[in-house]
Amino acid sequence: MNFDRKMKLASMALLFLLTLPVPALVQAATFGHTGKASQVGRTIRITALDIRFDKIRLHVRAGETIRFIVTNKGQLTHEFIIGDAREQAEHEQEMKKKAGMGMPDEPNGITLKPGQTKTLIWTFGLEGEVEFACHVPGHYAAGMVGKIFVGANTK
Ligand SMILES: [Cu+2]
Repeated sequence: MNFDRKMKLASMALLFLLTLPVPALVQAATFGHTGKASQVGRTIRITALDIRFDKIRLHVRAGETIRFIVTNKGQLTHEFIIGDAREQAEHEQEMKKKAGMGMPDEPNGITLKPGQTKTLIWTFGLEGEVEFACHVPGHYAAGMVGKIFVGANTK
């Protein structure tokens, strides 16, 4: 194989690598991932009401694992979805398409019928701002969203 051909192959390989969805992976890692029960350091209880959460600001540390116990004390179905602004926007669109059919529980979110209590264990990623929100149509716009400030890991 001559030098020119090697260079051509190398640049093709590089182009292929550039097409891999690396930004999506990085994005997903920044706001965290499902946590393990054995790593839970703290429990935070949240109540969903019509149409808001009882808490609107939470403070956690990067890498901290929290057990969220969410109770729906409203008359309507509500969600508790953890994600950065982009994740929340995507989920809002998905829910609009489904016209309020309700989503199955996902790693980063749960759906609660009136009276239901569910647990979600989440390990936060990098420092920054994350949101918890409900995307039953109209609820996010009505303010059913809270901020989670992820601070430096000082442990
Ligand atoms: Cu809601």
